[in-house]
Amino acid sequence: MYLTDFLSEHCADNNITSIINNLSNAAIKISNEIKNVDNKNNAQFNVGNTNIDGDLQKPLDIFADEALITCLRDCPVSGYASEEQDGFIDFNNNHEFIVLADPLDGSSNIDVNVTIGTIFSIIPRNNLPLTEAFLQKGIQQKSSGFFVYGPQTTLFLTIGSGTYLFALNENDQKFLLINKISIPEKTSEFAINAAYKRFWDKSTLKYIENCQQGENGIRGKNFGMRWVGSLVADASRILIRGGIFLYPADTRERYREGRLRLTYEANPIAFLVEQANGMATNGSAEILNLNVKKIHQRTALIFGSQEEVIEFRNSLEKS
Ligand code: AHM
Ligand code: MG
Repeated sequence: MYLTDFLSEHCADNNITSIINNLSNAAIKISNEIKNVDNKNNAQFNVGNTNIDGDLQKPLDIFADEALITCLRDCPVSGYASEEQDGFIDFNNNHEFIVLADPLDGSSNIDVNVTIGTIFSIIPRNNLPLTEAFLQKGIQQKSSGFFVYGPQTTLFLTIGSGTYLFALNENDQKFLLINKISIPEKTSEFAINAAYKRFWDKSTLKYIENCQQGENGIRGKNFGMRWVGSLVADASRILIRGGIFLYPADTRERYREGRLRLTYEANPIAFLVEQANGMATNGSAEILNLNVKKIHQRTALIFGSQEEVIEFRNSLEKS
């Protein structure tokens, strides 16, 4: 079944259908541009600007952001915010929805031909001025998803009842439904950037040490570790085969609130994960319930297999 047919069958809101269809067209454009080595967006040439978070913007970051803006102008969308924009774009209309996005997540991986992706979140404006509309909690999302530009181009999508995986059929350039996603409740695989161990809080340290002790330790089983450094790639793996992802807040000056962004990284991933039977927390509260004070707000993010996220939360309470 094609994505378009899936949406006409399962999505009651034509506005959301139109936004997702348009986003998927933009993603196909981005995916093709990434594969095309013979173009000016080639990864090794940096634009030289930094975005709001101080990351160096690459031509593909800008290309992806512009592709999203162009596609959203033709949608029932009144505003757009992204990692690559300081504020938000006002499309000057009264349409019902707003979109937040990380146009090219994991862009530090572009140069090394490792999986990257586009994350999006669709929220009703709820008659709010745009300045307030963008600060709604994640629980308000009506749909979220991310496209993965890896060996295959895929889409993880939720419209509020389950999470579904689609893959791009290169022959006709259309997304095909693969299956409904359910994250296994148990796992023995964790994902964390262990290089920052010296900055972690006591409970993260304890939790990871317990995993590392393997079958002779308190957990009584051996763990494996994976860390791609692209949230979309780590989330893709965890949605399909389970696992736990941890990017805790740490003692580095910039990351005292965590490294990842709440509105266009943590919230959309948390919605997908919860709809797939998993859990997402900042350690003490559900991601989807966190108050949003600014568009580029950072948060600690821990998500994945239910039992493991609960285990992590318990280790926090004990410490
Ligand atoms: P980006 O949006 O600028 O690409 O940054 C977010 C990325 C995530 O994809 C990934 O999980 C994380 O940053 C990796 O951080 P680190 O380099 O600290 O391991
Ligand atoms: Mg990102």
